[in-house]
Amino acid sequence: MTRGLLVALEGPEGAGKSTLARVLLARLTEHGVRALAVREPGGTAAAEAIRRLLLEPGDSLEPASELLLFLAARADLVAKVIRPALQSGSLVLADRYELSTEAYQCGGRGLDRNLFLTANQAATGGLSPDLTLVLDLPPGAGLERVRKAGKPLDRIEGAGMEFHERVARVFREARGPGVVHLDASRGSEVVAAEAWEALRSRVMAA
Ligand code: T5A
Repeated sequence: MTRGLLVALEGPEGAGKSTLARVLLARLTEHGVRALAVREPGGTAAAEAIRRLLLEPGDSLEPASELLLFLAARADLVAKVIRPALQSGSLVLADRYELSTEAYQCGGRGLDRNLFLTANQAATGGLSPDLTLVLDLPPGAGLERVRKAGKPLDRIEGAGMEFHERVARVFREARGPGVVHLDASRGSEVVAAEAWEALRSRVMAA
């Protein structure tokens, strides 16, 4: 591989993105591909501080404040981690990226899509994923997995079922260059095998 690829893992709560990221990272390493995994929000000192502000249950946040905080975290991560890694030829696996903002802040919170597009462009400098793997799962099933794992719900997970239905609809309906949908209601090994096929063909073509 001569240039880095940006691969985003997207989907509703508990869809299995972090589980999939671990498997894909191991497969890439086995195949000699230099790869790095990041999660959003987070990945730099400033972005981790913003993550705490965004996810800790507590005071509510205005939708516009929420949008701008997610994008402030993204701007820091893109500039300090993602762009340098791509420039050095690494593949970057991002556990959530811009489709999450469209799903949660536009679909879920009802913010204007043009506002998101303009502000996201400022945060990323136009860096979009080469491949977006969307894990489709009904939101009730994903939240049940999170509960079963014994994790307390964070501020956004606790936002209510109607909110999560609107979020899941944006993920389900996402289309575009490099967008691949996977049925995440199946076992994690089946999902990982299908994801690996989609990823492998991109890596070999790069
Ligand atoms: N957000 C994020 C926004 O609102 N706007 C944005 O722009 C961005 C970037 C991030 C929150 O921020 C929001 C979205 C989120 O609410 P987070 O804690 O990072 O918070 O949340 P998630 O990314 O949703 O992480 P989760 O851990 O909840 O979900 P994952 O990573 O999709 O799921 P995973 O892999 O941790 O699995 C959850 C459980 O399910 C099991 C796992 O073992 C685990 O117990 N599991 C499966 N079970 C059955 N079948 C499978 N196929 C399974 N795969 C995993």
